[in-house]
Formats: sequence, C-alpha cells, structure tokens
Amino acid sequence: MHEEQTVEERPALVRRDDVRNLAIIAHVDHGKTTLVDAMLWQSGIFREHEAIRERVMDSNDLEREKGITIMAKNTAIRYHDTLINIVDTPGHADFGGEVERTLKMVDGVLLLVDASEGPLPQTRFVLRKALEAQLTPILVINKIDRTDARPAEVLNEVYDLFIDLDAAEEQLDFPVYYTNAKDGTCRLTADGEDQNLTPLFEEIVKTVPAPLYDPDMPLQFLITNLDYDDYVGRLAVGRVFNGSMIRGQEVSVCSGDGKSHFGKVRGLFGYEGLQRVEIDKAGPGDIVALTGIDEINIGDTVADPLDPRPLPTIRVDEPTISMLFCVNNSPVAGRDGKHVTSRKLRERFQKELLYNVSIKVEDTDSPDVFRVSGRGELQMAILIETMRREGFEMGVGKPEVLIKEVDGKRHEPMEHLVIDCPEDCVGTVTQKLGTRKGRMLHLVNHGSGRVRLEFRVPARGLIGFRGEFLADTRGAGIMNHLFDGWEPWQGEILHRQTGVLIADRAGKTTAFSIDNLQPRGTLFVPPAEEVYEGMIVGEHARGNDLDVNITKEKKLTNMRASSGDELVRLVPPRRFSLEQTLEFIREDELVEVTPNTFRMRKKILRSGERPKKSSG
Ligand SMILES: Nc1nc2c(ncn2[C@@H]2O[C@H](COP(=O)(O)OP(=O)(O)OP(=O)(O)O)[C@@H](O)[C@H]2O)c(=O)[nH]1
Ligand SMILES: [Mg+2]
Repeated sequence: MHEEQTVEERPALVRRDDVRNLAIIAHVDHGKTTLVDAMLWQSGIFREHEAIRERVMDSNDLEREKGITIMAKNTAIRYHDTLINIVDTPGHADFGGEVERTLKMVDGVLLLVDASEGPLPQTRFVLRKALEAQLTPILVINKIDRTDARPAEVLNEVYDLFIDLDAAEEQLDFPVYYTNAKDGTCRLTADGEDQNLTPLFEEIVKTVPAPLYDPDMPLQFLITNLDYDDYVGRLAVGRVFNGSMIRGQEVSVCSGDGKSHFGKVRGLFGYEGLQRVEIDKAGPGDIVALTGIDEINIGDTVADPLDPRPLPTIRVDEPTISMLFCVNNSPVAGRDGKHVTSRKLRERFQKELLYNVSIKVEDTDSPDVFRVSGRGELQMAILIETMRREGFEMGVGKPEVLIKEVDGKRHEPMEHLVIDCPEDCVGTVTQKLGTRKGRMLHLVNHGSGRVRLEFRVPARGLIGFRGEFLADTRGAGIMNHLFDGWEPWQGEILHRQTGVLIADRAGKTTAFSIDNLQPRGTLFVPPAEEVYEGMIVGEHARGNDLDVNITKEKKLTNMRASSGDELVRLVPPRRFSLEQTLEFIREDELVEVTPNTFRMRKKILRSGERPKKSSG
C-alpha cells in the first residue's frame, strides 16, 4: 500500500506520503470549476476524444443552468505516485457553509483570484477560514488572459488581505501561479511563458502537507458531506483522520450530542476522476464515502466500536435570514403540484436538514406554516427551485433578517458590501444605500471609469436592493456582500415605496383592461392569463395598493370602428425571476410557487378582509 515515514519533529505522528488533500476556494466565478476541468484533462483521466462538457463538476441541473457551483464536490487525480484529492467549492456567499465543511477534509488550498477583479468579499471569507484552519495556501491568479488583467496589483491586494487577516509569517510565504484556466495553461511570473499545468501539480505535491496521523489512535472518520446514489443509497463522505476501515466492518457512529449507535460499513468508495470506485480499505488521510448506514449525519464521527473517540463536530456560522414556507392555499392550489400538504412539506424539510447543515427549520403557531432560516436569498431561492422541480407547491413569504438579543439589546446582522460600478453611478448608489442605513468604508477610483465602493450595511437594507442597483447602473454594476457580524438595531428602513395592483376577481386578463390599467403602473401579466382575487398583477405608480378589474371585456354595445381598433398596443409585462419576486414582496404578501409557475399574491386574498392602508 503506501509508504509510511516518521516525521522527525513530531515522532508520534506519521506522514501518509502518497496522498494530498486540497480544496479550491475563491470568490464566485473566479474560475474554480474551470481549473478543475483543466486539471482533470491534464491528469489523463479522460480519453483524447471523449466528449466531456465544460465545468463537468457542476453536475446538478440547477448548477448548469445558473452557471454556479452550489455544492462542494470531490474528485481525485493521480500525479505520478501521488493521489491528489481535490474538492471544488462554491464561491457564492450563501453557500459558505459548504466551504467551511470542506476545509475540514483538506491540508491545503488553492486560493484562486481573478486577475482583474482581485480579492472580493468571498475571497476574504474563505481565506479567513483556511488560515484559521492552518491550511497551507497556494495562490493562483486566474484569468490572466483578460485584457483588463492587473496581476501585479492583484498580488499586492492579496498580500494586504493576508496581513489584514493576521496571517502567520510562514503563511505569507505562499507560492504564486498565473493561470488561464480556460486554456489549461499556467505561468510562473505574470508575463512568463505559458506552460501546461505540470508546475502547478509539482507545487501541490511539494507544498501541500501530506496527511499526518497518529498510528496509536483507533478509527476516526469525520463525515463532512452526504450524497445519494440510486444504486447504493445514502453515501457518507468524509476523511479518515486516524485508523482504518474495511468493507463489512462494524463501527460506532458518534453524533455531536454525545450519543452513538452501531452500524456496518456495507460499501466503501474512493474517487478517481469523476468516478466513485469501490475499495476494500481506507486508511488515514483518505477521502472516501461509505454506504450502509442510514442514520448518519454531517459532523458525525465513524469510530471504533471498542474505543470510540469522536472528533469535534462541525460548527457552521448561524443563519441570518428566515422565510415562512406555507401550504399553498390559493384558489388554484393543487393544479400542477404533486406534493401540496403540510405533511409533505415537513418530510421534505426533514430530508433537507440531513444534507444541509446551514439551514434551520422551525414550527410556527400554525401547522401549515414553517419558518426556514438560512444564509441568504439565493440559498432560499435554490431550495424553493429544487422543491418545485420535485413537484412541490407552496407559498413563501418575504425574507426577514434574524434578530438576536445581545446584552438585552436587539441586534441585527450586518453585511460588508463591495460594489464595482461606473463612475457616474456613484451618486445614486451612495444615496440609495444611505437610505438603507449603509455606511461607506472605502471609495477607490481605479481610473478606468469604474469605481469600487465598500459599505457596511444592515442585511435588512439589502433585501430588494440588487434589483434597484442593476437598474440604476444599467446592468453595469457588480455587487457582492458577506455577513459581517451583529450590531444594535439600526432603525427603520423604508422598503419598496410603491403599492401594488391587485386583481379584484377571478377570471382571464384582457388586452382591453390591461390597456386601461397601463397608466396606473407597471403590469406583470399578459392578456389571457388566469388570475384570482388577491393576486398581484402589477406595481402601482403610487404608494397604496389598488384593487383592479383586469378581466373586463370591451363592451359589445360599442361600435367596432375598424379592426385596427382591436390591436391595442401593450407594453410587454414585467417578468420576474423567483429571486426577484422574493425581493419585491412585502410582509403582507406571498409568492405562490408551483412546479410550472410562480405568482405574487396578497396573504389575505379577499379584498374586503384586507386592512386598508392609507396611501404613503
Ligand atoms: N477569460 C477567462 N475566463 C475564464 C477563465 N477561467 C474561467 N473562466 C470563465 O469564468 C466563468 C466562471 O468560471 P467557473 O469555473 O464556473 O467559476 P467558479 O469559480 O467555479 O464559480 P462558482 O463555483 O459559481 O463560484 C466561466 O464563464 C468560465 O468560462 C480564464 O482563465 N480566463
Ligand atoms: Mg464552480
């Protein structure tokens, strides 16, 4: 099997020299999954003409559609005699929990930074976690082919970031590579020659510490991820820290609450490229998956039944936002969903909790309503999207930030917001963030016509901001934010200033009434769309809500002058993405989600039962 070699400085520990475990971490879209593609290709895993799609690790449907990684996934390649386990992580802040867990499995990280954008909020977050875990970093400045690449400056910004995060002296000594992940090339200096990734592979073997273990310790296998496969069922993925495990073995599963139970390892799998391969035995340092134990969770330690020694369980940052999920009670409920009952929703959440450690689900006063808490709107939107694809129908409420009591005072979550936008938008953006209680921390003018702004702003102030920001910057702005601690309640923030147009009866919309209503605001529905009483059909130009009849037919008594008269010119309806509806709705409104559609509605459908607000 593998060579064992005693490390001089710490005679008790032994090094597993034929294995390296590393994670690829970065801000969203800086090219992690693309770099993994190139590494897989160059390790000779694929045959020359094999049809492999781009970003092959982004294997689930939503990941491919959205072009982002949602779940951390592992792969392994062989470089000469070394097995390199690589974990690709998601860069979006809402999935930070995935990254944190992943870091428990590895000894080193490839920190990727875009050669033009430089370090962004999630770069800071993942690097902080990696440094805290004392992982050895290798810096990769990617997208060196960009015309606006500024590698020298970016390198300095990364050094500043390390210093800012109190990196230890030796952590500052990281090697640097410059890559074009798309082409699978790397350089040793910013303007050096393009080579294949061999130098990077060599560096990984040289710099990432080989796993260390204590030969006197019994089995300790920490579960950091769960997976499912139709053939083998539930897979518990993690790293063996000490001892070893063989197929068929009896083990003890120790959970964080001090409880434990017995189980049997039915299947044992290692990774090779994109495949899971059956193995007989796993030793210290190996990243493997086991099957056969259904009652197993993230953070559990699989241990020796005769001498169980649980590892510290995995703790992830607490959720900052929550949303209500309720049984769909609209008049058209149950038309296209398979799962519509409260019992089904509850079962589904219980399943999600097994996989997803960064969300929480609580009961509320009503058996039909659940409170789901998580790390951000995108995470929630992904959960909703996944559920509707599985055939669920539900109503979801406006995301709200969680409030915490600190020393008897109400505290709310704050976000560190980084904005990159055209120079001429600075005034508008700053003013808008001011009304949302944002405090400007930095303003840097790159001199390229674009400006970078940093703010500290209540998470509450950012709900619904993205849509406005994109409109204000004509789509040219980039914004990123990250949880930045708790602060005392910052005072009232006014949200959407406008009211909505609400259908006052069930029926089909008509071009005639849409045409009549257009001066009142912006409509969300085309003609001949089915509506019901209480459904939101548009945004009112004023502050109050307005009940409207959008189903009115043109009176037949009117003389039809010419056929041209029928062709009313309608403004195309405003279309929303699911995330945009979540940002748009107010506390007394819901998004009704079904497998085929989503609509916005009032919580109270009957016009007469709704409290009337004066126009604001
Ligand atoms: N020009 C250029 N584009 C690149 C390079 N590397 C990646 N890209 C592009 O950048 C985009 C994002 O790449 P991904 O590999 O999905 O980035 P990621 O870091 O995995 O993103 P998340 O997992 O969502 O955080 C894709 O359109 C890639 O084609 C590069 O070296 N040069
Ligand atoms: Mg990715």
